[in-house]
Amino acid sequence: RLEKMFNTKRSHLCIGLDFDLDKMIVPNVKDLHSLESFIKDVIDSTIDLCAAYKPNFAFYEKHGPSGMKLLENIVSHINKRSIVIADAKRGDIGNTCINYAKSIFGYYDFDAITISPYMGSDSITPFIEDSKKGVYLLCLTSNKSAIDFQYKFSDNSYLYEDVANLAVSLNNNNIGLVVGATKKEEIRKIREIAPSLTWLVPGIGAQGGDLEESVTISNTGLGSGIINVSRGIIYAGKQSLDDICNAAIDYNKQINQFLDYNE
Ligand code: NUP
Repeated sequence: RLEKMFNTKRSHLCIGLDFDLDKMIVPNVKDLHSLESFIKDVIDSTIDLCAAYKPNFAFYEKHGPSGMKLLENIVSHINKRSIVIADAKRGDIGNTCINYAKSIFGYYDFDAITISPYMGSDSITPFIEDSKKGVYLLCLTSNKSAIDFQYKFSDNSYLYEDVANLAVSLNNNNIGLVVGATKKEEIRKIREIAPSLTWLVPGIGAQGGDLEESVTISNTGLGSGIINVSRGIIYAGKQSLDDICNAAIDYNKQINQFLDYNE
């Protein structure tokens, strides 16, 4: 489905739906109710411009049950017109993850989820049993402190390389990796270890990641990459629908200039 989205929409863009009520500058968005109609309008105006949307759970969970209802309504509003990735970074013992999977894939009907692989393979398998649902394992994250654990070196490899190897060994055409756009030096190595996995690449825009390297390396050979931009799109200009749409069009163009199907 992701590949189909890439091809039909000619887009490898993922729009991060990380709306923060406190940062909204459009005058008519003041509460969750008005935020919901605004987000739905954003989705309807950008649906042909992006292969995926990625709401991060933090921005919804902080409002309690009404925030989670908003999240649910967003997923159903997208209604399979784009891939929807739950940026929820789950990971726990198998029995617990079975229930996380039931929640995120079953109840909310997300297409994919981000997973923290820290607890190992039995914490991942409950999420990959349904081959129609996807997971992105945090491999090398975009933040500075990624260095605290992900660069630990043992048995001749870095921890982020071990994650990439584990993903390859478990893959049933539904495992991808989260690889930060800010980690320019390392991303080639990850592509060598996992030549055909799809990547979710955050860190473009507000975090200053390298777009050209991210797009070209993630889309090398059989691999593919989906480039996430959250604040760089949803807070563009004066936050009018036009400003948001134009930012999405612009990112899409910037991404496509490094891809084969560039006009
Ligand atoms: O390594 C990661 N970096 C990252 O920024 C893994 C992530 N899941 N994210 C998320 O991507 C982050 O939590 C936020 O939801 C989005 C990036 O947002 P922005 O910097 O484009 O606004």
